Amino acid sequence: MAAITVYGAVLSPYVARVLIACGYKGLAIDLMMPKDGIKGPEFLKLNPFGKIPAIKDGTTVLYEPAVIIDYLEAKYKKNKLLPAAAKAVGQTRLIAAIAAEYVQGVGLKFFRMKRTNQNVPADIEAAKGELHKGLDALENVMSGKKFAAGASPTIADCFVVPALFFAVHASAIFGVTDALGSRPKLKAYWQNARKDKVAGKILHGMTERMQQIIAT
Ligand SMILES: N[C@@H](CCC(=O)N[C@@H](CS)C(=O)NCC(=O)O)C(=O)O
Repeated sequence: MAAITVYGAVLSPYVARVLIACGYKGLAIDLMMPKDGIKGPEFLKLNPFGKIPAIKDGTTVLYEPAVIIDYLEAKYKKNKLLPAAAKAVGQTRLIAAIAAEYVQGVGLKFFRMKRTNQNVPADIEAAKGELHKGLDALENVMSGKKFAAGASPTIADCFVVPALFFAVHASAIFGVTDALGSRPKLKAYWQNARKDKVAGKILHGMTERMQQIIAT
């Protein structure tokens, strides 16, 4: 099987979702940034919005991570990332949605505040409140097992791992020392994720890149 081309870079949490899905499915990938940049004419033919990730798999070109992961799941039957039972599908998708909307969103808010040198105390406090609300909701729906939705990896992990990365590391820049706080399921999950072969490798790449960016 030829490798799937993934356009993007590891620090993007949207790209990381796809990399984690490929990792858990055991798919070979080539990760690269578009040669002429994400707003260059060649890449705009692949994704008219000029955003990463996009993939090329043979003649199939797609963008938007949830769409890409659904496609990979439908095409490559090995190592299923979506359960079969209706209730389990609901829980898996709910975990992914909360991570994407209410945890990653605020994590990225902290990161943008840092990158644009914004230090408005009221905004920082509001973001902290938002972060805790999102993490409380996520804690409630997590399975408490090794992976987000149960004993094996699912689409939920693809969303939760990058979301927690930004929630933990970007909020730390603004003095949040223990973002996961007294949330036992999230704490245990995060420890496991950092040691996990697939998630841990992506988290390592994200950490390295974030440190480089913050240092500049
Ligand atoms: N809705 C898009 C968002 C992707 C996205 O915003 N990617 C960022 C990288 S973290 C990007 O390419 N930003 C460039 C831009 O917005 O011009 C998706 O889920 O793929």
